[in-house]
Amino acid sequence: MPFSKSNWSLLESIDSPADVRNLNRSQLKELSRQLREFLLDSVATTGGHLSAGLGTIELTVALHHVFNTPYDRLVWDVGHQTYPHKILTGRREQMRSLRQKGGIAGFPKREESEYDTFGTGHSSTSIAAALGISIAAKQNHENRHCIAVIGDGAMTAGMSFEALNHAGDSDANLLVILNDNDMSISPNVGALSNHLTRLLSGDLFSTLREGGKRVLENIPPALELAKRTEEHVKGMVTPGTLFEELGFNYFGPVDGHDLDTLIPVLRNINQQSGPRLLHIKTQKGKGYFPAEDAPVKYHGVSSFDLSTGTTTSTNSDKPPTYTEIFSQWLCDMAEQDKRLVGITPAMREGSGLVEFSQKFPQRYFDVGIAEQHAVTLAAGMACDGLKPVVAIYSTFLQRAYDQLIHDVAIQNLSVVFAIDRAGIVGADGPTHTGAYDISFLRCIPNMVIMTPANEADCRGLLTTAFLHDGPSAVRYPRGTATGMELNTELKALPFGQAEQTRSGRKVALLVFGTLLGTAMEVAETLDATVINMRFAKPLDIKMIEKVAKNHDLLVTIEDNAIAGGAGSGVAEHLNQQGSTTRILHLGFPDELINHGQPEEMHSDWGLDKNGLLESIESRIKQLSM
Ligand SMILES: Cc1ncc(C[n+]2csc(CCOP(=O)(O)OP(=O)(O)O)c2C)c(N)n1
Repeated sequence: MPFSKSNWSLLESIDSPADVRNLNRSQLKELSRQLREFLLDSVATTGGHLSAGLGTIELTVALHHVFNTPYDRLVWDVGHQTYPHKILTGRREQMRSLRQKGGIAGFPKREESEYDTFGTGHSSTSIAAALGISIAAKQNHENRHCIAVIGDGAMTAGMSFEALNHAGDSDANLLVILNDNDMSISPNVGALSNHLTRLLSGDLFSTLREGGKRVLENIPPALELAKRTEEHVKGMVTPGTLFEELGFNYFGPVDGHDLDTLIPVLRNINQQSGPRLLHIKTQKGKGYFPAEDAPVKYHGVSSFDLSTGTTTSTNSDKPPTYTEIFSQWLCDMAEQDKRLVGITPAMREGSGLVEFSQKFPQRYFDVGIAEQHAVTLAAGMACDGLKPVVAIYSTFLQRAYDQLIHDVAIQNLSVVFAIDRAGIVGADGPTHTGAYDISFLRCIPNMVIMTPANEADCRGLLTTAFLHDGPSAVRYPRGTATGMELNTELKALPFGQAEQTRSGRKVALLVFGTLLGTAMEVAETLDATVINMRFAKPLDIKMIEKVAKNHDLLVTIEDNAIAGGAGSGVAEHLNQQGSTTRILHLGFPDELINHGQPEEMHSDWGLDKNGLLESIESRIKQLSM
């Protein structure tokens, strides 16, 4: 479909959902058309999440038309599909600033709008949150509707089932809308996904209709009327689904792009109370051919040319990303060691497992959005001779914290955690920042934490981790590596050892991770010693004690929270030894890291060359060194 901008006058007349409620059906259809075009035009300029929002245009219009938002509470799961919601809830003009520093966020944020009922970014929280909100409403004698909108991908997580299990056994006035498009980021996986597909398959659909007719043939007219009425309310005859068994009144499946169906069904359901689930069928990327054709590619995009669908930024002559370095290492190590298995909680593309999944399909496990399960599954595999590598973003590992401790570390099992997106992630903001992993891993006994400074380190330390007997984590950031020549061997780096990369006087910079390059530049100005620490745990104590003796000031540098981070480990050790060497900790302060461009964020947080230099020089001055 060639894209041509047309007029958006109807959309431009919508300042809030109250305006949407005043429109008739044909105006709502026109609004949907304009909203889709505006969304496309906007994301093509700013970049961001695209396919999911294109799939929820009609749903968003219908929800704001039928329900009395914000009094009625709308909770979006993940929140990456909320751009149409943002556009209709008074943020149309701000879409140009989406995900940029100072601009609006790419996810719902309570402080941004009263229509953003619950902040998200991580998946599968919507049912629990909406249930909580509906319980609060009841206690406060408020007669509001509470609606959770959740994708079939997000529905695969344990949290969703926990909430369904609770809600289904309550009288909560809760509507769950299951937005089923067969896709997570990549095609959805698992038994639930198969169940939904079967439910929607042509065969089952027609069997149900036929079965329904046959039942109706033999029943008395009154009952038939009752049946038909129920059928009408429910949209169609439904099988005794999983959700009915869980205590929900199930409606659907209905076409989530057809306002003529969606609006009456929502109105009908709206009249009822108790836990209800409406199953809608949508298409990810709907209405934009390139995205319909390649919804994975258009899940999240940088700015692109609307007429061709091609992204405007070219990657061709850039160094490889750390994700690519990991991806290559994984395939190389899998070639060499048949025990290696790779696990991802629904992040095949983002975590660099595409090639591995193609080359080693029997050893590849996409477990759905189920981080807790991914970690315990790995623990089980490690019990009986496999060597699992869990590829996971720093931020999503947070969800599997008990599993890390209880299932992996306490049993000292050999699981490798390949932690991507450590440190600043940029446009996704605080829900996705990888600022805490060193802190939350460091206090767990048996856990080894490695912080490669460049791609050679990354490859070497992944091998060290793989050969280590016990749990280990290698953390690396989003984005490109240094572009250095890489050895294709699988050679481990010495366990627990740091490396001195520069000798200087008075000041020693102890660097954990990829800020090493910047630290080396700073060291030139200061004539400082630089240590590539490589291990946040165990620390290279010998090296730390040596530099503490020979220098007046130690500076620890990491792209992690200062609280509990690797630098804290250095201070803890030296304090225990009675050392009086002064230490300055540089990293993230106790604040949320909001969205923006990674480079400007490093500078904002004082982790670029000037920032590091400024902090160190002011400490030197303070100490009159
Ligand atoms: C806990 C968690 N794990 C992983 C992700 C990454 N993630 C973002 S969207 C998404 C897929 C969601 O699929 P679905 O819920 O079906 O929504 P759709 O994009 O298909 O509309 C994933 C895996 C996340 N946001 N949160």
